[in-house]
This record gives sequence, C-alpha cells and structure tokens, in this order.
Amino acid sequence: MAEFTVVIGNKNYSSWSLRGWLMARIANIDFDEIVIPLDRPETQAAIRKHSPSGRLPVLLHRGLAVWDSLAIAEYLNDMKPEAGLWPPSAAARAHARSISAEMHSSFADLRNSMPMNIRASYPGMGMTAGTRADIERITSLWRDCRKRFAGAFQKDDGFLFGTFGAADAMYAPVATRFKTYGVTLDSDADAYCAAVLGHPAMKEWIDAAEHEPWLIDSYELK
Ligand SMILES: N[C@@H](CCC(=O)N[C@@H](CS)C(=O)NCC(=O)O)C(=O)O
Repeated sequence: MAEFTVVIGNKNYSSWSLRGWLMARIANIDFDEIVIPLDRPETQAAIRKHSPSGRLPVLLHRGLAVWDSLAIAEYLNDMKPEAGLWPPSAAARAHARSISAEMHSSFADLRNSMPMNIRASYPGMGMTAGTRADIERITSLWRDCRKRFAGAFQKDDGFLFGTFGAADAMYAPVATRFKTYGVTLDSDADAYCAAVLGHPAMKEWIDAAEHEPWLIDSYELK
C-alpha cells in the first residue's frame, strides 16, 4: 500500500478530480488511486467514506483527509516543496495562486455549457456569450502569464510558469474542453493547450478516460 491515496471520480467527466490527481503526479508521490463512479445511487455514500464534503478529489495521508483541489496543491507543496508545484519566486507564486483561485471560483458559463467530457466530440456546441467571455479571459491570462513568467526560470516547457505546475493542473480541464468543443484558439493558446494535452501525465489520464466503462447520460450533450 502506498503512503498516499487519491480518491477521484470518473476520469472522463470529473474535472476537479483531474486537477487533484495531476497535483499528486507533479508532487511525484507514490499513491494508490480509488475511482468512485459519479451519478449513481451509491455515489454519495461511497464519497463520504473518504471526504467530509461529499466531493472529490480527496487526498488521504496518514489518517488525514485533504479535500478540495487547491488544498491538495498546498498540502502537497508542504510535503514536497522541492517538486515545484508553485513557481520559484514570490511574485510568480502570488500570480500562480491568483490565477488558480480565479479558476477555482469563476468561469461558471464555461463550466456549465461545456462540461468536461474527454472522449466526446461536440464541435460548436456550448458556445454562449458568457462562455465566449470566459474563454477570452482565460486565454488572455494564459498569454499574460507566459509573457511575464514562462521564460523567467531555468526551464520553459511551454507551461504557464515554464515547467508543469499547480496552475497548469488547474487549467488542464479547460484544455480538454477546448478540444471536445472544437474551440478555435489563437496560436498562443493553441500551443499552450498542445503542451498541456501532450504532458505524459495528461496522456495517461486521457487514455484511461477513453477506456472507462461508465457513461453518464445526463453529462452527455444531445
Ligand atoms: N471545489 C472542489 C470541487 C469538487 C467537486 O465539485 N467535485 C465533484 C466531481 S467533479 C463531486 O465530487 N461531485 C460529487 C457528486 O457528483 O456526487 C474542488 O476544488 O475540489
């Protein structure tokens, strides 16, 4: 049994689970994974065995439960400060935490109109005025980040602060949504999404999502 456990929902549909799981991968911890299929009669009881909020993801470590994606990022950063979940300068860390908190608390139109569904292809669907405004804000904050911070550190692998970190994990489900819904992007946003979707941990998650047996009818657009 590994020292850590990450409890998640369906890899195809659960965007918050993807964020928490990526944080664990970035922290380079050895972890067991428990997948609880969402939207079933037994789902809530199964989640509440691990997570007091009734929400996933939750990270379990030595009798401690850490629920919520951002709390998981901070706990893993405490446990593994050398992993680079957050960037190396205070200014960049403040910026990374600001955009991560913004993702956590905003973009309801994008989230509601374009729910994460990795294996689906719904080009043109879900585009409302509100979704368009969310996409503009997100792509402009990505551009600003790359311009100000990506080249400032030792390595630039195409991510927001150079190397793949917690802020990228927070926006990773947005990159999958842009693919699912065929959102046309400028070249900067397109290159950033390609970097995210091409990261080995993302490729592993996407492959698992594509092979998951569960279909949640209410999450599929008609
Ligand atoms: N703010 C939370 C959101 C977690 C969340 O909403 N998770 C959803 C799955 S994506 C959930 O657990 N839903 C419970 C259910 O469907 O019963 C976080 O950042 O982790």
